[in-house]
Amino acid sequence: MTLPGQSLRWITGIFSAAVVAGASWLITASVYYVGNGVSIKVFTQALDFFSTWALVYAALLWIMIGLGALTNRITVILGGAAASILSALVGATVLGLGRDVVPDDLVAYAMGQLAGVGLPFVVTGTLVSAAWARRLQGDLIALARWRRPIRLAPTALVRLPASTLDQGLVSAKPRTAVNRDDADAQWDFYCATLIAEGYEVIELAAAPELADSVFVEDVLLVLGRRAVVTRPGAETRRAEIEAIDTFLASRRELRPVHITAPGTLDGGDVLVSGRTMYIGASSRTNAEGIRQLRDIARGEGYRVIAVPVSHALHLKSVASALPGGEVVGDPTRVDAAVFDHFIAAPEPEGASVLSLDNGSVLVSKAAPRTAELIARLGYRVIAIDISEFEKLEGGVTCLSARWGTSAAG
Ligand code: CIR
Repeated sequence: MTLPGQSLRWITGIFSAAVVAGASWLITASVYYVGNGVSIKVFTQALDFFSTWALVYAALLWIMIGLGALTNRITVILGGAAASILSALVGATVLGLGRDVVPDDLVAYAMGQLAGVGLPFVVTGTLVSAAWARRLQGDLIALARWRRPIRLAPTALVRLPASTLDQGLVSAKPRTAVNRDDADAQWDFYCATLIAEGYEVIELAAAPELADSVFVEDVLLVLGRRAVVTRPGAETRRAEIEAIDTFLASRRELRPVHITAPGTLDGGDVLVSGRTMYIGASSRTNAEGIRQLRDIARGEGYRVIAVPVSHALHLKSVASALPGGEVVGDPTRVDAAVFDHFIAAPEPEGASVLSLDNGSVLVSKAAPRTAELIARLGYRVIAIDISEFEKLEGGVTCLSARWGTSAAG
């Protein structure tokens, strides 16, 4: 029996939360032990003192994991900090009640405890959550599915632009001339940015006869260790698959699976936000392609939602995910109500952003107001010029297929 992703998250989350909170509890008590003359008595007193805090911390972490809130580095740090502060306040309030602190003074008492003896607990809780919560949770989910835990470094597969790039397909906008030199320079900068952000970038050789082959994302989608080789909706793009198959044959860590006829699917139609996968029903991705990917994705623990796309090439031309799970998009070209947390992008090019493993967000230089909006949400934004690829309806996501993570999750 395969449990749906959500139930599995709640069940494994009990253990992850217990380990993170338990370790934070022990480390905090050890800090007091070392800081107070290495006295066992102090250690046991500290264990006793922080036990309520640790219990509340475990419960809050469990809820956050269960709700799917701790999915990347940023949310795991912020979530850990928020949960440890809240548990310190609750723990100190319980303690205050036990010590007959009058109700009017309870808030001040709890704040005092938090800023004083509670500080090591909060710092430890945040650090342990940041270091372990996501990795542990990812490993437990993999083990619960009888799979090896994922230990793949962040990797991006790219393909050198074809010499025929300017003949790439254009469907939903007027064609304008592509400057090959600018395209090459922009592509180099894109790859350099991924490397600087911690990705291993693997280059496939250029294919002069395949004008759109630089848009690797459309032919390969990796979920955990599952490498989904798509069957692009445009017939002229199907020959791009061959190089992907050859590449995958050399990568034992990835398990290939193919979308087969009559199904068609472009990776540009697949938007993953946390454990939810939105699949665009577009001119490139048909119902059979969605059905096949839905089966694969469910097996990997994703909830799948199909989204009609009629005013753009791909779903990700009009909506894309931020690291915290929000979806930024163009409400004039996609139904915002489909998404749990939708943020309207002020520019059309801002609807297509790329969230990196480290929590940074790549945004097209053509969307400065969207970049500002995302930065105001607290994300580190990297603006990147991809104007030559945008002329061919490509965005920041489509120039690479990505997998792996610096922490499993
Ligand atoms: C095409 O029409 O297939 C290419 N000219 C553009 C593909 C862009 N892909 C993407 O955004 N995922």
